[in-house]
Amino acid sequence: MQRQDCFALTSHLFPRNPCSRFWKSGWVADPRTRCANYLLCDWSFWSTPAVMAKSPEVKLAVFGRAGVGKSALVVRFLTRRFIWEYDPTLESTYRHQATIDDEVVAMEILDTAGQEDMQQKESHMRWGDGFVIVYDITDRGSFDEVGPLRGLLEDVKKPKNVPLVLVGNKADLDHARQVGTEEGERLAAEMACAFYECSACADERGTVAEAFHELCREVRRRKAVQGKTRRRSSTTHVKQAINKMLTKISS
Ligand SMILES: Nc1nc2c(ncn2[C@@H]2O[C@H](COP(=O)(O)OP(=O)(O)O)[C@@H](O)[C@H]2O)c(=O)[nH]1
Ligand SMILES: [Mg+2]
Repeated sequence: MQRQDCFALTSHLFPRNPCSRFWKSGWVADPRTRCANYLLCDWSFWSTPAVMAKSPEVKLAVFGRAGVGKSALVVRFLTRRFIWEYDPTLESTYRHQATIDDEVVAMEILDTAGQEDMQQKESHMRWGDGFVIVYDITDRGSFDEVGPLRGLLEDVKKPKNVPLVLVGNKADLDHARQVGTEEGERLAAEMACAFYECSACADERGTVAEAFHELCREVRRRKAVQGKTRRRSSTTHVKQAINKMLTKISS
């Protein structure tokens, strides 16, 4: 495994994940689902105290109907490999470090199962800083679910207009396409977010990583703006307090 492929599984954050007891590299069979799960741990990254102590800079959550390829996309991004089968009921979190525009970004990625109830969805949304909403270009229903997901995000997150990318997955299955590229582009324009059509299975051009990197950039941009606004408003508060004191003293 190359250094840039490394990531760490942090399923302890979500104890209901049945695989949380497997802390080793490679394929493991989950006895409950008889499904193989690919678990990789980059211990060198995970065991660096400075990194462990610091909470990740960017928290990303991946949403979309079950079966659209969320797990395949996350694993493609983390390992540059495609793995055919995942347990569809699993949700996992991963820690990953990437160099984006010459800066190292520590991120945590939550791969949701897509079968959560409303309460779980809302709690995942509150947790995340940025969101990937995925649909399957061969499944019109999964595209129709994007709007309501975005609506829920807007209800849950404050301030609104959360960092978001829209991903139309399974572009390799063009013969079975049910959602046109221009429909995806139009929806992304309405949601004011970036749009990528890609395939977790055939990603020669690195579009999957591009989507995740763009989301990280957007999260960092928003955090920088929010930080400035917060600093500005705290300076204003101090100025107002001093002015009040001065007025009291002079009167
Ligand atoms: N042809 C094709 N199949 C894919 C692609 N991405 C995922 N799949 C398949 O779609 C199914 C569901 O994928 P999975 O990642 O488990 O979906 P999830 O439930 O959204 O996490 C699996 O059988 C994958 O092998 C893709 O880009 N192209
Ligand atoms: Mg999955």
